[in-house]
Amino acid sequence: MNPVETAGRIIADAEYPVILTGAGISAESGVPTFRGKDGLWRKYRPEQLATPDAFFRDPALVWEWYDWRRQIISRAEPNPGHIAISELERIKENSLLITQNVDGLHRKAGNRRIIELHGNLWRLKCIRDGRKWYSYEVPLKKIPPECECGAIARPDVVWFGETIPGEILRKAYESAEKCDVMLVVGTSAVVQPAASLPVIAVKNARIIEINPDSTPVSDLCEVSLRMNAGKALPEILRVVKKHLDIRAPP
Ligand code: BV8
Repeated sequence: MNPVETAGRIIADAEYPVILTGAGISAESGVPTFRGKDGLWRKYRPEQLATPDAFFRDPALVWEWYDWRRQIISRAEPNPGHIAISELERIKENSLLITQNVDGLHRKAGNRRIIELHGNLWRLKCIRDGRKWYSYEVPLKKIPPECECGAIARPDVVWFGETIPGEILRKAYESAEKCDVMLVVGTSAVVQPAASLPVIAVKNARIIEINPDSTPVSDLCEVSLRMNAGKALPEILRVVKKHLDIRAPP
């Protein structure tokens, strides 16, 4: 049986499938990945900018990077990979999506059961009073943007060296322990603690990976699809529907 057919049948028969995504799921929407060739901005690497030290040293520089990303993402549309994952949420009612991405494209594609492990770059947080609000202003009129209290705001994302909010991380660990299938899509699996989720899941779950390249978790996978997510996921979804005898709406 071909690996897409195998993956589709495993997902169709799953009771608690979890989907873990990384920057690769948004690559075909034109959003630069972190470690790909386009992962550079000016002369910086993300790990140099996505840190509290970088922000408090030069908030305007870090905000220029986020404003640049927000402008790219504001023009990006969910691709067939995002769409297939949102359809899967409707077909598999116990499924859950855990994403490392901060671009909001899964929600834009229709997913609602989402754990945003690393936050969301459309949400701002006041560095003084912690107030949070969504701003879709692109480009930002004022850099750095300010809270009503007059203090500057930061992107409400988890930077390197910051801990993921406890309740979010607990839910992610719990889902990884409970799932019987984990579909790992478009992540280089180097960032912790997200990269530990497939290692936790493999104790009870069957792991499927969709990534043109191999990763540190590839050895855990029962099925590895060396494909782009935008091609693999719609094909897998077709197998799931066929296997569950779900007909297209009349
Ligand atoms: C923490 C938000 C406690 C900001 C991000 C243990 C060991 C080693 C290091 C650590 C460790 N514990 C903690 C660390 C340090 C650090 C870390 O993991 N560093 C790495 C670099 C080694 N982790 C942390 O700091 C975390 N905090 O653990 O707190 C603590 C604190 C201090 C000290 C110790 C412990 C917080 C990490 C969160 C960082 N924030 N994002 C923002 O986005 O602006 S992470 C950032 O990387 C993004 O969220 C991104 O999603 C994520 C992971 O990258 P990927 O998504 O995998 O993207 P990448 O470009 O790497 O790969 C893309 C993949 O897609 C590739 O494989 C490619 O082949 C594939 N692909 C490409 N095209 C396609 C495709 N796949 C399918 N289809 C395609 N078309």
